[in-house]
Amino acid sequence: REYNVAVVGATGAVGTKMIEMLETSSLPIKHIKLLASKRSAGKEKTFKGETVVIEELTADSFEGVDIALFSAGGSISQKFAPEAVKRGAVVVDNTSAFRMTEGVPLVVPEVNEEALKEHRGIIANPNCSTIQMVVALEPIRKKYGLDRVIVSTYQAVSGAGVSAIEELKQQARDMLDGKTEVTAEILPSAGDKKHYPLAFNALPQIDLFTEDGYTFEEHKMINETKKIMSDDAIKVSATCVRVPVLSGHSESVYIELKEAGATVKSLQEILSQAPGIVLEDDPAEQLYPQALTAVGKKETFVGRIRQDLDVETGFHMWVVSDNLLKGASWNSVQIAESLHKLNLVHVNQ
Ligand code: A2P
Ligand code: 11C
Repeated sequence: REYNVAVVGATGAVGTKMIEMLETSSLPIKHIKLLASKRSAGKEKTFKGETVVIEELTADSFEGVDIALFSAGGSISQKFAPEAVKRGAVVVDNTSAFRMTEGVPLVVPEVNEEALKEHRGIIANPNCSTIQMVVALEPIRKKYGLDRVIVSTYQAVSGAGVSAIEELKQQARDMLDGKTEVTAEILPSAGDKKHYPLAFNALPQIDLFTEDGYTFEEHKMINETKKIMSDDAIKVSATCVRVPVLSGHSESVYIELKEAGATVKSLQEILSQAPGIVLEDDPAEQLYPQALTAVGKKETFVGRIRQDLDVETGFHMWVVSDNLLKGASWNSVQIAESLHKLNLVHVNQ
């Protein structure tokens, strides 16, 4: 069977990478449809050497579509994902619109591919910072159990979309040119009242604040981790920080295991054999994961594994992945490949 595939948000930071990931995917593709806003209709992109004209997204865009990958913002998904399902398409949604909805599988294939069997048309792709963390933690959890996670992130600007990338580049150019005033209109969060420069800075705010003092991004890491691992008892806390990196999210992850007996060596061994992970951990050779070396790769990179000096079951590690690939487009395409492999490209409502 070959599929008609649609990409919604085909001109965006993630959508552009979705097209690239589909080009090299093992998914049998009959036809690709590229959808975006009216502003982009008529522009052209190439897919496997062929020119494809971008079309304006409407509900009827999904007639005849088997698989639709969405990455055009939560409100677009809210409105159009059900329309796509109504027309028989299976939706892989990269926004936060349906992630915590009961009955919607939230999937990272290395961790919970089986959850796809429960889908009723929509499958949610987790937040980028959650995905790379659970890829690194699942193999350890399987062996030793996971009691608690405390994570601090160092997130790249591309997670905030094309216009945020342009804003950071302009700020950097202006500051290096010696300008005293730089423009900040988008970051840290387009929807908030105040905006600050990210160039040569670090901003401890990703998305809006909630009433408890955490941001939505931090709540996403907390809630999504529990849902993906099907364990509400795991204690998770997060501090999410935007840094002036173009692509590649880095995370300092502290874990406490349920069982004693783990060592740095045993964790290194587990991770070196785990799916989707590359171990880069050799302090003597100054080998550790970096955003710049992870960009363009599909894997999650793990290093700096250390035992806590006070807590016997406590370990620290540094986890890096390309937020636009494993964090978004590649995980979505991987889900589509899993759906094909498991014969699940159909809608049972
Ligand atoms: P467009 O380029 O036509 O505005 P990013 O997250 O990088 O900012 O990208 C957002 C993506 O979502 C873009 O592809 C953008 O298309 C798309 N998008 C935004 N608003 C709409 C809309 N109303 N209908 C369809 N696509 C939209
Ligand atoms: C960021 N993690 O890096 C965000 C972007 O819920 O899909 C992804 C937001 C989401 O800014």
